[in-house]
Amino acid sequence: MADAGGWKDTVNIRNIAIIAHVDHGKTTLVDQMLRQAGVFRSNQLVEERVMDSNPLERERGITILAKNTAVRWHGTKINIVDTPGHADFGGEVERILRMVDGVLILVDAAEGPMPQTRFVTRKALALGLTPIVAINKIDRGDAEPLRVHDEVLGLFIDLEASHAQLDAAFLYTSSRHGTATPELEHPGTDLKPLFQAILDRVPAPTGDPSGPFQMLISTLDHSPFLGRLGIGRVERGVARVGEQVAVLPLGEPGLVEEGVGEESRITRLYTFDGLERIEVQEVPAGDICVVSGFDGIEIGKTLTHPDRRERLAGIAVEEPTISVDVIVNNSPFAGREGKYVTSRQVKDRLYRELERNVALRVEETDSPDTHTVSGRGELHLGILMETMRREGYEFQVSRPRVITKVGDTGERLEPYEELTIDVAESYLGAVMEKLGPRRAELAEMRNPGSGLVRLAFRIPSRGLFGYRSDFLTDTRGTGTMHHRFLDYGPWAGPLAGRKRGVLVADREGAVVAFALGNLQERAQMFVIPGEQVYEGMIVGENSRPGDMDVNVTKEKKLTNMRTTASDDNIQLEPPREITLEYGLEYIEEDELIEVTPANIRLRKRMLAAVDRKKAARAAARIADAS
Ligand SMILES: Nc1nc2c(ncn2[C@@H]2O[C@H](COP(=O)(O)OP(=O)(O)OP(=O)(O)O)[C@@H](O)[C@H]2O)c(=O)[nH]1
Ligand SMILES: [Mg+2]
Repeated sequence: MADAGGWKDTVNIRNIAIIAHVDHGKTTLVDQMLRQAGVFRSNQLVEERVMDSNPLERERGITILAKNTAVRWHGTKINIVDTPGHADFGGEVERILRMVDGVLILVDAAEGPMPQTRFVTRKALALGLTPIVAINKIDRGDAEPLRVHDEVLGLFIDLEASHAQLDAAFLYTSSRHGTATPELEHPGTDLKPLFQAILDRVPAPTGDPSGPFQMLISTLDHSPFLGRLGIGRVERGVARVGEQVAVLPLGEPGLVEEGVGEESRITRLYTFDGLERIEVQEVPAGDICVVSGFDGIEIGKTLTHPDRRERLAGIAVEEPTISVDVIVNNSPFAGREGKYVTSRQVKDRLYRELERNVALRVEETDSPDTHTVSGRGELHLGILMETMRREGYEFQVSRPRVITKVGDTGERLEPYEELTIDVAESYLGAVMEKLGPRRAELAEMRNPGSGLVRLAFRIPSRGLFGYRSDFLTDTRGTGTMHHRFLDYGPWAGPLAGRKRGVLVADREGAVVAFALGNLQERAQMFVIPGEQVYEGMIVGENSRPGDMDVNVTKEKKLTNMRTTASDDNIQLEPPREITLEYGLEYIEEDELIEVTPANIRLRKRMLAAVDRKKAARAAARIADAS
């Protein structure tokens, strides 16, 4: 075997990341690339979107974690990183861009560039990466690939792309059909043009395999047997199993003093190959690998040869923008459905999450039963909670609140988001009417002429809480909305909360159909007959403002005379399904979400109706006095 000084047979490598707005077809394209590069046996049955391998990803049809794979094409190894498109995970995308030399930017041929397209494209261009643009889903009936091509060029100019970047290869693709073509007149038949563009356009990694070892950790993984794993590209030299390596603490790039940083041995090395990780003895500069043997590695840390401790520029980790309180379950049903219920268990689990989930923060509060958990958005926090509940945890969650900051002159600042909405013209009025009081400012309105209007707003994050369900109602489920964090701006003052009140169960018991039948005329119910409820649990939404205590366990009075048959045969409206994210957007300050492996329940913080009445009277007195 050659030593580091004489490394000769460097494989031909290309490293690319696939980036796009959510749902523009990244993972579907990776399926086709794997297939056409011969990763699967011809008769092998493979699930759709095979890279979306964790259960929550499969269930929701979205990518949550960036993942590596690799294919071979004409003797070149192409490392591919599939990334999540949802804005809450934008920081993850930003980090993995450090291990690639090129990006494949996918843009839906009907939707065009979206806020997340802009965000990831800006990051990629600023890092000097070589872009290849795929105008994707050209098979869609409403595709307008030429318009979208122009829009992407406009975006590049806007983002001050270099001349070389502006000269990017543009391909028209269908992830679903596995085709790519540089010219619309000549429909594609396979992905050859894409593979060829990657080989021709994306530069091979430039790291020198004969220099002293150096590698940046771009992302982390965890194995039950090996513990913490670091993933990144070897920047220089060769990574070898058994060799001593220094893990440098985070800091300024450049040489660090002798002795700074812990030393440890590389215990295992893996490279990517199709859906597998292949255990190897060494990895030369340019290739992407997984290393184990270091408990203290973190994203952004540099691993180096102990004799040449040269730190690489770190990776900025994004700040959280919203917080919730995670509280031990103290509902009357606590402990019935979960395995892990105690404050200690919940706390340990939350702290364990910090190891991998770098944009997350966990803080203690005055109460040992409550921890404040902060993240990048409702989906980011919702995914963690959903994962915990599947693992058997039980806990309660408060209404999210935004994380404010203090500005240069001492003023209060809050997070603002960019909100993009696509609606039919006929719903425009309803949308504008709701967004005004939420302090949304219209930034752009475009009417491409197909009856659909695209609106872009700047809105305080707080203004979005609870908006999605209004939006879906107001557009009869036909509109689409996306939002992503923009920046911090002036505190927007008080914002109106939920318009409608809730129905609150006034006693414990099993829900009875008869009771629901009577209530559903003035309410939308959240529960079904047979479900157990407790006093203070929220069982429905009032069609008017103001909360109402109701008895959902009320049986029909038995009389001697049979009433009409229709009474025995109540037609119930389907209940509103309460998901975790729905709950996060829905509840008010005096309410909580109770999360257990079996159920998501909404409740009042104060369970007893008498206590709530007293508190309301006291609040009214204070309001009168001021
Ligand atoms: N018509 C059409 N639909 C496609 C195409 N590619 C993907 N889709 C569909 O678009 C949806 C999203 O596809 P994904 O591959 O999961 O998109 P993604 O970009 O990986 O999404 P995230 O990872 O969540 O950001 C799925 O329903 C796909 O079937 C395409 O070329 N044409
Ligand atoms: Mg995906």
